[in-house]
Amino acid sequence: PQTIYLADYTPPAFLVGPVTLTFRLDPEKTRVISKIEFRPNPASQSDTFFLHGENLTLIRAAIDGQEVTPELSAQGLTCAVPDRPFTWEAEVEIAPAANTALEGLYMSNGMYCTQCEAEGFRKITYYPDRPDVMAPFTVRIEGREKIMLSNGNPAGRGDGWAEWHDPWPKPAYLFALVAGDLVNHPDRFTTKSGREVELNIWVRPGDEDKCAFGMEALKKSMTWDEETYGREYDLDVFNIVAVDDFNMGAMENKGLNIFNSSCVLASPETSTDANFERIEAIIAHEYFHNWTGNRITCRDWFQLCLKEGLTVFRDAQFTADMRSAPVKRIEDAIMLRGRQFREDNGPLAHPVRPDSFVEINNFYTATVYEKGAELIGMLKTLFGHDEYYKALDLYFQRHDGDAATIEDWLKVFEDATGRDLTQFKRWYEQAGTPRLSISDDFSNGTYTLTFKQETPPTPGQPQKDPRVIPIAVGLLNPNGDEVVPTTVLEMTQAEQSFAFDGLASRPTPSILRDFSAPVILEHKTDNATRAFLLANDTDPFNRWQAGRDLVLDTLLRMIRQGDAPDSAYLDALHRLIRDDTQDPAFRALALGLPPQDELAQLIHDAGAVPDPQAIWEATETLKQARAEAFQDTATRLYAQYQVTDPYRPSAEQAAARRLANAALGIINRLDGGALAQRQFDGADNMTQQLAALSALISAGKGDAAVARFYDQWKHDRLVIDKWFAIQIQNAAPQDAAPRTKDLTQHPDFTIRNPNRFRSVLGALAGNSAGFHHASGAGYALLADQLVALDPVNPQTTARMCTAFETWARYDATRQAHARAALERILATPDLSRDTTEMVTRILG
Ligand code: B3K
Ligand code: ZN
Repeated sequence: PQTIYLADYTPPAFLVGPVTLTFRLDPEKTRVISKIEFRPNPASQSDTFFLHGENLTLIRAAIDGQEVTPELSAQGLTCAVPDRPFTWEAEVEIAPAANTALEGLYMSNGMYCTQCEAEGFRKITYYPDRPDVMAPFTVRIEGREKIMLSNGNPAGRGDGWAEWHDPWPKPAYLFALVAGDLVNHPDRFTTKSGREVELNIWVRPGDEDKCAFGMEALKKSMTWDEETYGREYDLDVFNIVAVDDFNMGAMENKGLNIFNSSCVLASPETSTDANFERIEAIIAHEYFHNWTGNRITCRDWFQLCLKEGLTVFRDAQFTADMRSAPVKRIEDAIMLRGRQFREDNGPLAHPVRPDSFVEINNFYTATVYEKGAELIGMLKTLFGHDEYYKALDLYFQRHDGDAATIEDWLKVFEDATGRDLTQFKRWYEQAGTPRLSISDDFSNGTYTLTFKQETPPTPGQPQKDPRVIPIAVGLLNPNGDEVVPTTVLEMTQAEQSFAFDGLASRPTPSILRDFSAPVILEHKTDNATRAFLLANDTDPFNRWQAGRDLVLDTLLRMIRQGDAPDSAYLDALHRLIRDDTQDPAFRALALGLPPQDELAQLIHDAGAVPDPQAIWEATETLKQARAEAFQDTATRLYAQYQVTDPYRPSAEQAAARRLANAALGIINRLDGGALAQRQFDGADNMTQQLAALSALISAGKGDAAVARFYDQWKHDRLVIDKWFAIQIQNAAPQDAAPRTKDLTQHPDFTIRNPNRFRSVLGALAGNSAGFHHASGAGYALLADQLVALDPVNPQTTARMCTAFETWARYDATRQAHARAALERILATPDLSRDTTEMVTRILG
């Protein structure tokens, strides 16, 4: 397969004027007729007329009405064209029903839908399928479907046809078409300048009652973007469609967002509090793309973080404003460490702006998205609120209608603030997570903090340069009072000291407040200091971090030295959870344990070989010790935090349920599942029902509840996804692969539906000790399934390969099993380019 390089970018040879598309829908033979105005691009040296096109049957092509015979290849066509503007016409045939890859035009439960990002439009018709080619589209759909939608505003409809016009020039990856027997949940929104917008969420009949929450989230997002960024919506309609078969969460097509049904449909009976929060965030994310992504798009796919990092940052701001800012920040840090730090540490590490790829779909990663968002957060921290929004205003003003680059983005900040961002740009260009070590000194009233930064080598990048790191610091005196409030230190050198004068006594530092940079802090401090910070820090993030440092220290000593659970940790945590002045969500978070995969990484970083089984056992032992120590408190918390009001998916209620369910998890280890059974029997919402089911399975008392749950929900595929996953997530290490294997034999298992595949095989990959079991059964089973999935759906196959990205951390036996599994995948005849690239990189 061919590697594409950022350095090879050249402007398009031809620019595109209005595009007119006609679709004659048919599951086996859909006709796509295109009429496109082309003109030579004065900025290009080339006069080669090339249009992308894959899996298309060309029926006819014409230039200015004259039939032509282009030269066809597997990637597209070339054709001799006049040296002046001309009209291109083509007629192709495609087969949506046979499209199982879910890219291009395909069918999901009898409904037509599209997914074009990144390069799916070329499976619909011949086109310069690159984001820097933008054009207004007019689309006519002919078919028998009740509802036929495309981008932009409706432009007429009649018996068997509908027309749409999108006035905003857009790249082809934002094209969308949906047709099917859909029903809508309608609403309206008036923008701040008075535009009346019709809003719809379109679903299959029967799902109408699951749209209200998503609609509220959409309206909140629209208001928030007006108030926070001054961004208004720019069409007369905004449509959202739910589809069951989708490779990712959702897609921001202009005026016609398409959602994985799991990311928009919600009801208290079928969705957990976490589902509600995620749905709200994804609706916001896709809506915010209308400005950061659609109005300003990316010049090429190397610039993906330009739209994704910024839009993730914006959706995180939104969630922080709608819910609890500290809780959101802590959850994001957990996610970043669990997924992005892991990526940065392994064979798939790549810069936030990569400089080469084989298959761009493999670069929709935690690094591009989540680390990309962290870089925006650092810019905001470095420059402050006012300068940040000044730069953003300039960005929207200067680049509206553009296909822009990271250089453009940074220039806007330089021009708005007068600062030089040459060094900051390294964050975009160099992969790897910086490690920050700290030493300190106190003399004559002056406290000095000295930081050293170092970024380990990553594939293709042996040498790293120092980054700009904003380090938010506060200082506490021995009484626990804050003597220096949060101050942002701007570190630019490999080693750098910062002094604080006029202190009466040696302070306790609180470093990297609010997780001010995506770095690993190597702070050798003692547990007494951690307990002090857990009790006294004014920064909620660092209070949580202090608790996390305590539990990591305990667990690592249990694993490495066979120590007993540390009583100082148990006491500090107990004090916190007993304290009813503390936010219940914060207490629930403090009760969370670090992911076992993260423990494995820490052990590996310290130069040892992690044993997933030993990590699992230590975690179990610690849970048991906590149960014995906290039993009475847990019983009280469980009763006290029962929600008696009718279910609402609010942050407040969710926090109470979260703490009560954490208490249930504690009690469950001592009462043999009795309380969990009561909760399961009485539950009237999915948050309660699923927490109880999980507890019952962990207690070894799950069989009846698992069967009942299935019976109750067998008609609801999103709930059945949960049913599959929870049995695997809660399986003991030796049972995880066999359980997964059984479930792949279940009549409801199918590799055709990505949600179902992920709920089964993704759950296995997430069960660290189960997936990495020494027998190799987890690796072999996943390999079997990936080999089966690849010809059906390469994108989801490639994505799931990341389960193997940590294989080189483990012992020789496990490594041999993993290598055999990976080599078996790679040896599969006709393996997709997507999966070939992933497995090759993972093998290193
Ligand atoms: N932009 C899409 C992701 C497309 C993924 C293509 N493989 C959704 C989002 O980030 O909002
Ligand atoms: Zn996005």
